[in-house]
Amino acid sequence: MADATSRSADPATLAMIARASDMGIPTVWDRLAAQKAQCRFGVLGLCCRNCFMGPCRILPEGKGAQEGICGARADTIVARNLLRHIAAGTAAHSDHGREIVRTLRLAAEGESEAYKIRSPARLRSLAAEYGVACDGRTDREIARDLAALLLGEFGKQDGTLLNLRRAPEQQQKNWAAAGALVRGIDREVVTGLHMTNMGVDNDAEHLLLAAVRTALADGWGGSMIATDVSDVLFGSPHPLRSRVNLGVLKEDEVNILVHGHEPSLSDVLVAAARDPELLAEAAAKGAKGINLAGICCTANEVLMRHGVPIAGNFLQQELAVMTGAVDVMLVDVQCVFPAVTELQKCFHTKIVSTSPKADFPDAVRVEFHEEQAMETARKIVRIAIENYARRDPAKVHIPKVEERLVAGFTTEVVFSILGGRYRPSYRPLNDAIQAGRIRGVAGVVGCNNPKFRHDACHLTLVQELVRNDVLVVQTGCSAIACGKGALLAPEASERIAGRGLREVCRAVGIPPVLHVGSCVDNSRILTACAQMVAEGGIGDSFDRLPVAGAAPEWMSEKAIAIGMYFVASGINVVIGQPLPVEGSEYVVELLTNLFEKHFGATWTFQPDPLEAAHRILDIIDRKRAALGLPPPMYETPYRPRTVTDAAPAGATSPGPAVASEATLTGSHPCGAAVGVPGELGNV
Ligand code: NFS
Ligand code: SF4
Repeated sequence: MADATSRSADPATLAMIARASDMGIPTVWDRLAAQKAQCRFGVLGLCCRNCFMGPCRILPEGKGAQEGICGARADTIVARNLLRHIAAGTAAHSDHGREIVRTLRLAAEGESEAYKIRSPARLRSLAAEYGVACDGRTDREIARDLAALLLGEFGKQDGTLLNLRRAPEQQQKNWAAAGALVRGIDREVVTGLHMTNMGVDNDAEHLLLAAVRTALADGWGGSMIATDVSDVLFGSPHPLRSRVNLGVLKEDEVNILVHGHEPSLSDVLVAAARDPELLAEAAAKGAKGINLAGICCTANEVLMRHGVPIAGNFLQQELAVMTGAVDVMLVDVQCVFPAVTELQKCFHTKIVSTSPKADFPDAVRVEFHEEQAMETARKIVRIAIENYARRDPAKVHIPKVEERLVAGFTTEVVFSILGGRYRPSYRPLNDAIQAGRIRGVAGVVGCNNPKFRHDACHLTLVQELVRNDVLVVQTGCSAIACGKGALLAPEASERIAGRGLREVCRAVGIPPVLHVGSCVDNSRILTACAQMVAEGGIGDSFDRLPVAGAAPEWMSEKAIAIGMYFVASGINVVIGQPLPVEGSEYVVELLTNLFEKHFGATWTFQPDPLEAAHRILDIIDRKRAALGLPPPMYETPYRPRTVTDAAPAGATSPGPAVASEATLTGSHPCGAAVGVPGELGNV
């Protein structure tokens, strides 16, 4: 096995990797190694399987076929593939959003005891925004109309997405000029799939603008609706303390892990795990309690609203089962390894699959329907209690590693924290940015990817930003990584923040890194930017704000959709491994120079997290200068590079720094083994 420390920066993960190796159980890192060279056509986006005259692949260096059987060339194939990825990512977030709105409708109709309107204030502010009548009406009446209106946004046939109005005027103008105004959410996904069907759209630029429209349907549509309605139904988050990492699992309690993305069932499970009757049943089996914890974004949802601790991020899902202490791992949709069910053969853990959309062979099936939410939750808790009795203490191995964190920040909460209860406002944030005490704001988000040293890119990038007085907002597995690295701890600013940011954090009592939720909650970053623009003084459109986004360890199609809606909204995005577009110089050119022209922002591919941090600082400083703002108030002391900065696992070269410098030859920038063109061509 390769040196395990090159696999993760997290001590709990390293301990469990060593244990897996001792037990002879393969993990995601072993399966990556078993793949050997990964297909270079795929890496470059040059493989087309859109019809069955193919599959076809284009050789990038003029050494053979330059077109598919139908005559499609690299530009078309690369652009089509990107649009398909974005359609899939948008479909995932938006389908999640739709389910939450359907749950709101259920709550409005009073057909489920489990769901109530927990944030009537948010309900009414949303209703007012959309023109739903509130005066003299009950919450349920308002919720019914709001749910109907929002469900209409998914299947909308005429007009454009209502939430686009939340963006500054300049962004709306940019979208209109580029033909990127979103129509119905579902329509953009379907149209994207239609356009990429064999023999439909062949124009790379036209395909990319459709990709933009589809991504915007995610950010300003499906994801934003998911966030807003989750706040109405499950309660608007407020800052709270919790804990993170595998050490939150308990040896003497029933451990239930929620894993996936949708909060509907996990939210009810929080109540079920506190039910005195079920607690008594657990006690009868010798357990001291029922411990609920989470993995991935379902975890972020219940952390934000209930302070439920997080056991780990994406790459820790199988390691959690290998602690031998998880009695039930409940899975719904997205980011769940098929590999987890295999582990049931080695450990007593029961994987319980719940979503009508996601079945797992070998899992215990308890299909979840919102109408019977509490019954389902109680049933699952009982499965865990029964299974606790089957736990083999000899196999229990919980790394004693956990960190404290603060989470629960939202667009609205940041208002009141900064401005005080009586004058909620973004003014203090904008003032601090104008004065240079805060240099700018960066959203650092996204996944883990075993091609990179687990968590290391997130930690290095975020620490460098914070050290340079950049306030960081986070979601998803990136937030979990930084939680584990103690960057979300209440006192983190004293340890890691630059002087200016530290002064602000001290004054208002926040960490320098703010956890704003799950990946659909990236929409909170859009609405926060809209508030910053509305407050004035730091740019009247997104592309002028001193802000940027990053996803250093991304792996999911959802992450591509997120990056694209940020860029198309005028926010520059720096990602780790490149998008699978480098097979077409023209597409790379479009994603950089054309997008800069249309939207005022662009993509940068930079696998080295320290370099990525400096790209972001350059972006922020450029924006500050263009606004006539002074340079940062305090100089950040020089810090030499350390070995911990070398994040890409086994990388020998940092690879191309910017998309426009992308090269079509040589080793893959993230350091993963990449095959040579043609290697798999003779299969
Ligand atoms: Ni986002 Fe959240 Fe994590 Fe990546 Fe998966 S859990 S939706 S996709 S891996 S951050
Ligand atoms: Fe090949 Fe064209 Fe079919 Fe794609 S659409 S598989 S390039 S023939």
